Amino acid sequence: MLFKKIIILSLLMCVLSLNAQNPIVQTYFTADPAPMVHNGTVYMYTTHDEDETIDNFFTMHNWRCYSSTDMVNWTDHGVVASLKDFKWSDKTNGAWAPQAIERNGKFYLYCPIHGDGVAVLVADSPTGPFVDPLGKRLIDGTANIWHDIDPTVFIDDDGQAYLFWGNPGLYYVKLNEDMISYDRTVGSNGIFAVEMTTEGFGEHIGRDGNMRTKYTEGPWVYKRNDLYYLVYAASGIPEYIAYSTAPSIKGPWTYRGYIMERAPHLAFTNHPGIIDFKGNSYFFYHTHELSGGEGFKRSVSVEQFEYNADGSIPLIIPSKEGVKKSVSNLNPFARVEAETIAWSEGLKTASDNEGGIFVTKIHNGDFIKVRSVDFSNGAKSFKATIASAAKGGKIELRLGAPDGQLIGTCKVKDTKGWTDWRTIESKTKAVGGVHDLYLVFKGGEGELFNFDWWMFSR
Ligand code: FUB
Repeated sequence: MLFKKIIILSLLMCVLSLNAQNPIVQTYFTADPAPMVHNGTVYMYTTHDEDETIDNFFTMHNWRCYSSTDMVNWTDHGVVASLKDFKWSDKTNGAWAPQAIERNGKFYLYCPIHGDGVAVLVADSPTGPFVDPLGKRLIDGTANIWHDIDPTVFIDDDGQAYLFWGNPGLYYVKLNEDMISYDRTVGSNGIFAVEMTTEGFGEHIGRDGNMRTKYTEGPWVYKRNDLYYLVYAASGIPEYIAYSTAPSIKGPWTYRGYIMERAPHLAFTNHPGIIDFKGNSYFFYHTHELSGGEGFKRSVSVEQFEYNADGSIPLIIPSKEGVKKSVSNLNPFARVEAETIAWSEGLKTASDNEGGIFVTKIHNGDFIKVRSVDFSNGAKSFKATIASAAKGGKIELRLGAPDGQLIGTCKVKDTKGWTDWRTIESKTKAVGGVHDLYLVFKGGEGELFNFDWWMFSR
């Protein structure tokens, strides 16, 4: 009886891990997701919790970017900005929650530097390179610079852009059209403080026993069907996610309730990001699941949801399954970056001298899962670009599971250098239809090879 129970439990664990989509990045610890939709692609900017935490606190030096066209496979664009981009700041830690937006073909990344305020970077492409156009912080003259975190940016239908931010207060400025300055003739030298009423932001009894509002940090501002939404981390530590709505960006805000409550795998912080993409709505947040409960090592997750008919947001359950259905299939007959991943185990990504991203730290048994791969019309061979200064190994191509049907094996040899790339090719079984593809790495001891891209041929 016990034996039977153990088998059922192991099968269940196996099915759960096969279906796990959250957290959506497994190669690094990522937090504070800021998704941006641009030209049919979702670009997700994240903070980056280092693998080694210093002084048992947030250890965050740079910002990363990932993109997806199907909401299940995410391509890693590596570190797109870092504290080093701000020459005027001497902070070596504190690359906190950013947000990006496009205007007139330029991409603006609003970056809070913990203790040095809110700054901005600009680029010609969503993945950079980003440069500092100001040589100083963007927002100045605030009451307490340590409170100037978590910027969220929004352009209204009339073209007026707003930047909100703050913990524990909530502030905003009216950005000028250049997106790197603001109207200083309004508010208090340009800055407006949002009135924090319990009608607007709910009631919360703090640890000191005093009544305050639920608003804590991490604002995310947007507009939908003429209603303005302000979603935020709420109720102190540990954080819930709540939201308020208003008929105008200036308020008055009305508290509308929680979007995400507590769950055992949620970190003591949480941080929202919301987008509509290809007809669906998605809620981004972070958990401490991947690190096994370490609140300074968080990971971004995503859930699909539907607004209620009256525009209200339902309570969203933080699941392991995440996004169930891809919005489109992946074409394996065009170059696919190896760092396009639905789920991976044991791997890291790195960038070469030209900034190209590749998959590294590949050991025996590690794997990449790529979801919804459309083999229609049949595949006959597989190409991969790899490099190795060790003995190499092999890539097994399997369908549906890490030990699923083997459709091909690609042998990887020593190329005499970890970035001395070579493209290799091997035959595959004729396969058709749409499958989850597993690239399973096999070999001896130690690191096997690096992996840049792959594709199938018919
Ligand atoms: O990631 C550092 C800080 O923790 C963010 O700025 C907050 O929103 C919280 O997630």
